[in-house]
Amino acid sequence: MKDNQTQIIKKITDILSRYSRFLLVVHQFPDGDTLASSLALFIALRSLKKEVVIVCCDDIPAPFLFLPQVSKIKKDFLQGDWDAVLILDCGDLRRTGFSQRLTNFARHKRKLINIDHHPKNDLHKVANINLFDDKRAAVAELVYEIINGLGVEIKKEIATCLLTAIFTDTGGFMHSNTSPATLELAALLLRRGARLRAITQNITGSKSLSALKLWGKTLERLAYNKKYNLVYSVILNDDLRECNATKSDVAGVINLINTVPDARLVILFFQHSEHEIKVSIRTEAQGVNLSRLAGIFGGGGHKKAAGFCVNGKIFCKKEKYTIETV
Ligand SMILES: [Mn+2]
Repeated sequence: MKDNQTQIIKKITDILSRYSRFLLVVHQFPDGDTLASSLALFIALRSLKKEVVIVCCDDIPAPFLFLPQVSKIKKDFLQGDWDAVLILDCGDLRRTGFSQRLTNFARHKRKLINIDHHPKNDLHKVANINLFDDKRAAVAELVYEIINGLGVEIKKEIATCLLTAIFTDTGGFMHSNTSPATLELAALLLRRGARLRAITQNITGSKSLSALKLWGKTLERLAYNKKYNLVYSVILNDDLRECNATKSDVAGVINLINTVPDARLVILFFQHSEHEIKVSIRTEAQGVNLSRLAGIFGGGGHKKAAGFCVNGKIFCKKEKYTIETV
């Protein structure tokens, strides 16, 4: 680990040890890393008798409802007298859903802490302390070091959270971000009682009927663009209602589409609100940097998995889909 990083971790653990009131912010459309890393830190801080609130502006997707302490996550928070606010796994302030309040906090209290591993992280412009390392498979790897620095013993609950975060961000240890250090940490967490079977069952082994119907629709619409060697599909707003599905049921279908061999790029357009389309992109191709591509459209992510939003509407005519942006 870099010296500089050791110092920043020390700075963060000093703040967490010295003060007592903390807010943990989970990003919108929460994934396993932001949720479970935040929960791990939440549990660690609670064990030190700290006052901690954990917040996420969106609903928690069903596959993560098995996580320990997940019911403690609040939908909103009061302005509150926080000693520090920590944002985990979030490259962009807007993704918190609370940009204005957090900007104000950073200006006045000067203890907004940004812990992230996305190659493009804009949050550092606002945050006062930045722990950032894009070599980490998951933010959980950084959180593990913070919890260690706090001197909190890692038991079953924390271990399960950290392993969930690592498991989801590495696609079940299948993505190229899985390093020897990632697997060593996973092994350590297993020894500390992490519930691997609960993780795999909940995350990869269970899909609701509604989610499968929605995936069916999405797969049926798959199209191939020969010129750019890309595979894409669309999900309309009405689809959710017709399948009785929720927004979080969309998660994961893009990874299934991304199994098409040799496709240079895979895109999923999801009309997630009346005027906004969420665009998810994936690749397995060498030399393609999706973090940069998403950045052009004001989004972000990782080299092989990224996303962004555009204002617009998807139209369907005779099974042809067009997008009108505004
Ligand atoms: Mn992550």
